[in-house]
Amino acid sequence: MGLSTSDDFTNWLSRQVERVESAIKQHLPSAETSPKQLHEAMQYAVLGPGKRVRAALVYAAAEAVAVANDGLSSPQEIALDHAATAVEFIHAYSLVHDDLPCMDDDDLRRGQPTVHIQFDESTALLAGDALQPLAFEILAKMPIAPALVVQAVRVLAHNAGSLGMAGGQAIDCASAGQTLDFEQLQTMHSKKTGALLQTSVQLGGIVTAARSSQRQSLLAYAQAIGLAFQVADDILDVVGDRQTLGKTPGKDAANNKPTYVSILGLEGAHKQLALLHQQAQEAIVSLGEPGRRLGEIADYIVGRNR
Ligand code: GRG
Repeated sequence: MGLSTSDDFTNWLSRQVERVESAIKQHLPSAETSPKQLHEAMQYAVLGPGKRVRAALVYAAAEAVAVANDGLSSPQEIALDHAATAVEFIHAYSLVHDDLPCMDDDDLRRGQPTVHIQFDESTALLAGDALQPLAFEILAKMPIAPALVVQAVRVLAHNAGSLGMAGGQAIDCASAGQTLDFEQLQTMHSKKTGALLQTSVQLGGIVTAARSSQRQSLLAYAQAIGLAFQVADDILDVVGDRQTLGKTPGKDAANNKPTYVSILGLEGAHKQLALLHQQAQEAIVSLGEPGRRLGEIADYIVGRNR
């Protein structure tokens, strides 16, 4: 969608993708562990070619705080791998369940057959079910101060639950064929898509014991990019193609779902995206140079084509 990112950022992002995928492999039971089909499905769900935006946000938020606070200790580096893995597990579970016939009923995700197509519905349901507690187990094992571990668990639990992502999904399921106004759409997406992106940024701040002023900047940034991510998604659902997206475009219109494009029009959605992008960049000015990667992730989210 126009905004290009530098080679330096592309290389940085590739390193974060490699880093979290290596951590993910360490934390997932092998496909040889019984029950084999369940573990195979969990591997398939999580290790498909995702963009790893949530993991990158964990690392970038930590960098924004830690560079200013004398760098990261090795226990903090390990804890960040746990946090990045946990958010990718919750994200993967949400995609597996969202693709089920009782929800969005989709057959393509990350350019591959969805988990219930590749395996079967009960395996897909269970793979999602099993990824959720594993995410919390990994967070609970972060080698940092217990009070920070508790904060991290609480933030992820709250934002993945009925007042966050699952609640947003419930509003989304109920919205097919309904008219939502702009405020209702924002509320739905700040929960469904925004809550987990926000959590990713918050976890980076929690692991690095960010000061209150730093946490406020991170939160304002996260709220803006959480919504920007969804506006970009709604635009891509209209202008994107199946091969580049790796999922089925046009689903929102087909399911008669209200979106930023259906409410604001394509041009209005682009303007909304630019506004959120600006809000995200303004929110991190106070973090200075260490917040650079967060700024670049905002550019990436706004400019993405998949
Ligand atoms: C089932 C409780 C439950 C929640 C599902 C996140 C979600 C809620 C559904 C996904 C539907 C969807 C396509 C939402 C739009 C934004 C979004 C989360 C897109 C997918 O995230 P990406 O683009 O995916 O980061 P990758 O594959 O790159 O990880």
